[in-house]
Amino acid sequence: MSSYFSGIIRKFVKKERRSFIKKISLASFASVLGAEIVFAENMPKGYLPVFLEDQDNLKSLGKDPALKVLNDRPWNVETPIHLLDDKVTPAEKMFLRNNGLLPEKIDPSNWTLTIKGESVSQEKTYTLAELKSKFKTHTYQLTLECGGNGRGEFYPPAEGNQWGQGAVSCATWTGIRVKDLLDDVGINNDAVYVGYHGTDAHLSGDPSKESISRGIPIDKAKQDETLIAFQMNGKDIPMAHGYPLRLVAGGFPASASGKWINGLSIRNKIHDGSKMESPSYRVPIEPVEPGERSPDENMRIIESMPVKSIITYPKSGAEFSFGKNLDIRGHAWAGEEMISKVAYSIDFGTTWHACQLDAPVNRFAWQHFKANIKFPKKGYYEVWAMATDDQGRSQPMVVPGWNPKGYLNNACHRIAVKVI
Ligand SMILES: Nc1nc2c(c(=O)[nH]1)N[C@H]1C(S)=C(S)[C@@H](COP(=O)(O)O)O[C@H]1N2
Ligand SMILES: [Mo]
Repeated sequence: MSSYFSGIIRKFVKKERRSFIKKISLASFASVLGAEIVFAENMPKGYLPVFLEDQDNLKSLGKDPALKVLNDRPWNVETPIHLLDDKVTPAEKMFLRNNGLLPEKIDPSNWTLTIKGESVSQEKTYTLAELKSKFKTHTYQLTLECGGNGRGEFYPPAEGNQWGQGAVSCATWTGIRVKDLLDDVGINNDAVYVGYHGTDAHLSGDPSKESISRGIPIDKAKQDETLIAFQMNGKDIPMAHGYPLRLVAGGFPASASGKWINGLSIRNKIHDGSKMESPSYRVPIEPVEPGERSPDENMRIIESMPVKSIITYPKSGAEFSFGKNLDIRGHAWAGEEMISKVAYSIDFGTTWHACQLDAPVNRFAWQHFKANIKFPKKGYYEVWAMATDDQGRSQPMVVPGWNPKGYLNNACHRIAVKVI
């Protein structure tokens, strides 16, 4: 059976369980949709329009219904940029990116974390309660951006989810330092990498396969801000974001921050878990012709993410009256670097003006910017934002180097505004 039909059948089976849906009349569907369902007479009995199905699923995942579902197996959900306006991203507005299936049953009282690998002299297992009581806890706000954020703008299209620019978050994470844990375990001098293991099943359902098992260099693992977290924004980590334990490595592509972790491998070589192999989460060292692949030896693992900014207010398409100034605001980040300035342009990048920029609350947290813009006359404008990091690197005005998997698109964010 083709996967298309099995998908449809799966949806019907799921729907069978929701008998209440069947009792809802077509008229009430239409009122929720705000439009008539044309050809409604052709809808199979008990059919749930996709529009409502997405809303239903988003609610059960704890998400704002305004988020955009890119796909549901695995779950990939993007945040529209104007919904990223909060300084600290709330759970319901946080993008969701999964490579496998969400773990189904999680029992925190039986959850353990095992530290193993060539570079530990002895494997050690901790219960959740031990981790929480034995080590000091720390809290940091950390930017997590998917390496594929912005992929949808590459041409020719790169394979993978066609993300807009909303696969980024900056929540507050609380947990213990990886370095404190490694000190307690005792690791050998030859340790170079820490790989994570999570409990989410591989899409194939094959229990011998891990959906994703990436990692970080040992120096990154030893930074103060690299955590084994058990809380997000002051509460238990939401189920979809890695409850009950998550590795959090701010500034690196978010794929390095393993969810639902029950193991860490301390390796004497670069970790070789699932999705560590080329071209996953790697980019060519030298530019490649769009559409071409690069030999594996010319691909490097993405570490610190590049400089980037988003305008979170107003929403693109905003209209306002002439004579009033427009307040814009947003966030900027640059992987492990600081942002030194953010500028805006209203004349398609010809002239740039400084925005007011805040310091980060801590290293690897995004920084907020704002500006008050006066427009010379009525009409259509675009506001472009460009951040520069403290190494002097600025965002490109156009989509940067094409790469086979469509990573690291840090082109300037643009919004449309109409002065009426
Ligand atoms: N166990 C596990 N951890 C994971 C993933 C996953 O599929 N499984 N996806 C990674 C990727 S590619 C990203 S971008 C982030 C997404 O984090 P979020 O869903 O909490 O926003 O989780 C990372 N950690
Ligand atoms: Mo990702």
